[in-house]
Amino acid sequence: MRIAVVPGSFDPVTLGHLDVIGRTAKLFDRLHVLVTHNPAKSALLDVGQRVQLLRDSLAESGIDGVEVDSWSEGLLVDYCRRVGAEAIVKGLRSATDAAYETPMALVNRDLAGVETLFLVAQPATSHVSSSLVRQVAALGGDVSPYVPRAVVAALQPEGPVRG
Ligand code: COD
Repeated sequence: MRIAVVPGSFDPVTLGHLDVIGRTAKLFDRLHVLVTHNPAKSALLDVGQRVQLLRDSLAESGIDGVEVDSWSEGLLVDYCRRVGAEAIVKGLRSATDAAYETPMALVNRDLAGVETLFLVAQPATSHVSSSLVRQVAALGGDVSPYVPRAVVAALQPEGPVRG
């Protein structure tokens, strides 16, 4: 059985993330989407909220059979070992993403023999990032072109996140 992990901060999940998750789900027998804390970024949503929004967004998008999990106990490859995953799958939006991701891919292979596969982002969503969404939402802008409906609702002023 081929098992993959799509990791991310998902703060919040965007349509770009969902595109990568949906395409990966078609390639593997089992897929774990993993919410982790990136210490380089200050978070808007807590991990539990991010997990719930991912589950709601996957249901909304009709992407089935994906396990959503969170991890704060160590290396990403420790989680991969725990679930028997042989591949990490990430989206590539730009040369900047490639420069950032390449050393991590090599270290993850050194540490545990886990390969990293990159899916090239769709042009329609390749400019979308969680940080852009957080910024637009904080300034009262419309984030609906960038995120699933569940996230739009959560980020509204009266929603559970910003209320
Ligand atoms: N289209 C396609 N892909 C996208 C889009 C989009 N619009 N937006 C984001 N992505 C991709 C990103 O390129 C990334 O691959 C993934 O989705 C997740 O993005 P984010 O922003 O949610 O998450 P990040 O960038 O904060 O990454 C968090 C990780 C946990 C994935 C990262 O920090 C990581 O791999 N950490 C490894 C920790 C570890 O074990 N380190 C030691 C060895 S390297």
